[in-house]
Amino acid sequence: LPKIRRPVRCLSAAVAARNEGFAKVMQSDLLAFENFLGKDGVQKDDISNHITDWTGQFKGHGSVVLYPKSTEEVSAILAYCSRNKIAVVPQGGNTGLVGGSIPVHDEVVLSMNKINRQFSFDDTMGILNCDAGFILEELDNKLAKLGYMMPFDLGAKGSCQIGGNVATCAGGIRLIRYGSLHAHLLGLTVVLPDEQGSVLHLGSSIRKDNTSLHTPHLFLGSEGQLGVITSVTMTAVPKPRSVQSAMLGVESFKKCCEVLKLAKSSLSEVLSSFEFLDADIMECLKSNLDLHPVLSKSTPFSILVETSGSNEDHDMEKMSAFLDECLSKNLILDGVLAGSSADAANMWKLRESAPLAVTRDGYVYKHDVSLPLENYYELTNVMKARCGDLAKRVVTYGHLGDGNTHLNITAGKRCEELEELMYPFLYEWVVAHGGSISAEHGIGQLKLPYSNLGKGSEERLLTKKLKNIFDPNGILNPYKMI
Ligand code: FAD
Ligand code: 2HG
Ligand code: ZN
Repeated sequence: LPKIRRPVRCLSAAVAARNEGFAKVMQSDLLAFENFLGKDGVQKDDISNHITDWTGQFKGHGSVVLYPKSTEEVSAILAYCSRNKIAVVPQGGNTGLVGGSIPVHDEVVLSMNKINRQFSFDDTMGILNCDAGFILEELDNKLAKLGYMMPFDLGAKGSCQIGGNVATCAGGIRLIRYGSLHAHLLGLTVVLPDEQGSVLHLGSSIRKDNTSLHTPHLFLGSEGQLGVITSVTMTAVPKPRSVQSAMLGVESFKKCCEVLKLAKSSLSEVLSSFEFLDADIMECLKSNLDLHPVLSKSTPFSILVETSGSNEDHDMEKMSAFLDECLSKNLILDGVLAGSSADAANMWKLRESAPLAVTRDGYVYKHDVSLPLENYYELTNVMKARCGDLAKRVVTYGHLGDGNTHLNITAGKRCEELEELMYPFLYEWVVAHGGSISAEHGIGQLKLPYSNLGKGSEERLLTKKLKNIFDPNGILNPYKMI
């Protein structure tokens, strides 16, 4: 196993040493790649977009990006790389937030950008089959014309790909309603990094099939370390005819939880989102992006509630009754119901721009963790006290309805003193309070030094055994989660 250079307390020093068992890419390899893919399938210059992540914090050192156009081409590349011990990083839209799609040393980047032709949809059963390189928003737009939508949504929808979404088991803003991707995945085509570049057709294209282990699900959250996903079969959901959004201002975190409980019981089957923003991220949105709150009063916490249903009168009635009850029970200080799609878009812009707003402070430490609700905001308070003036801001937003907080700690520039205060304290605190150190973004490079936290040794051993079965030469996305 690759060694971590030193027992790291400090985040960005967590670079695994190069595994000298891997070959370096030579001219003869480039010729072989061109032979499989044609000259336009091999990019050697101007690859900075593929070796740097969205936050700019992970800068890799690869020298070549490959663009296969089919499963067969992926198979040819993986067979060649496996036989020649060349390490490979699968890359989708490169929107991941843990450095999983970035080469650490000199791994070849295998971009899925050109595997995006095949699309079919059964509009009675709601079953989608498509190539893995389709961008999430494109799929959503195609499905909208057929009366359906993707069962999940996230701020990166304009760039992330369905293959990357499966590989990260992406969560997002509708999980409270439609469940995780585990509930929707039916089948996958996967290419293994073995010496044959084996192509596996896993699962099926029907809704119910209990004839074997649910093997496609092994690839959910596999972070490109078991195989390359080239096509996905999954369920989509009917596009709601009525969508209502409301922003609520709340005085205390305890009351936010009471509002959640009420939303679940009174909005029940139409509740589709329950998102959280604290006053510090609101202030950050204002000062860094000139985005202003939609509520007239400034409140310590804001909640964005959304309903999705099929009957506008019914849904409006439910939402109004819910807001009335929130007011009569003194749960909220202020509330605005979106009167138009433009109003709703303004509310969502606040929530979806939060990841961008924090980057404008200079440097941002992202913490995507799950916690029981009684400790959800306590973490923010603990970290505020701990980081003191070293942090420029300590802000929190997230998917409160799923117990998933996004605590972001910013600084003008990278600050090792701050890192010493944060790591490993923060992750140990999360585990000690019954949480998970990665709710939805994964482990990648960012959390590699802490990946043992919270998982028992049996589970880690089993994962390693599976990795050896799928990737006997260990060439696929090394120096990351497994
Ligand atoms: P990449 O970033 O390219 O890759 C991610 C991982 O998957 C890497 O390990 C890579 O090797 C692997 N991979 C990619 N494609 C394949 C493939 N075809 N086969 C095998 N492995 C593959 N995430 C959430 O869960 N919820 C959110 O709400 C959310 N919001 C975000 C908002 C913003 C503004 C940004 C920038 C990111 C957000 N993310 C969120 C993180 C990110 O968008 C998701 O992790 C997304 O699913 C990654 O998809 P991608 O195609 O960009 O994958
Ligand atoms: C979100 O929910 C994303 O907006 C990004 O998961 C979280 O910026 C973050 O920390
Ligand atoms: Zn999120």
